[in-house]
Amino acid sequence: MCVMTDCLFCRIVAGEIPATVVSDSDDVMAFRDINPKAPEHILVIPKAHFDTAAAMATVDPLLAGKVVAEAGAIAEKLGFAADGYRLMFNTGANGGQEVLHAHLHILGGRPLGPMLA
Ligand code: IU
Repeated sequence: MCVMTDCLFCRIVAGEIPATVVSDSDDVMAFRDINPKAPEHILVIPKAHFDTAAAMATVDPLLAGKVVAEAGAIAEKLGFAADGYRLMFNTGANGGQEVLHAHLHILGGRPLGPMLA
């Protein structure tokens, strides 16, 4: 599954670093961001290691779809889907990606305004 022992999110998948897990399946996991930028801030990740969302989607488009679908399911389950939310894959240095393991941010629970505000 996830083999990058120096990767923070691989270590969360392996249970070596604690996280507040929101959902967990064979190939996708979601947990609360430790530094939330909104009342609801959850990260959805593939358990397998991919540096970026694009790399994941290129190699395994079904998995990429599962990550996005899980984000929607979580928003429904936690009750903020109807009010709307933001999904965001930061990629690379200019994209503000700090953890080099593909992760989908779910931000919700408050009005987020225009994306580039
Ligand atoms: P970014 O897209 O790579 O910038 O997002 C990484 C996120 O991972 C960031 O919002 C951190 O707060 C979050 N995070 C976490 O949830 N748990 C951790 O142990 C660490 C970072 I380190």
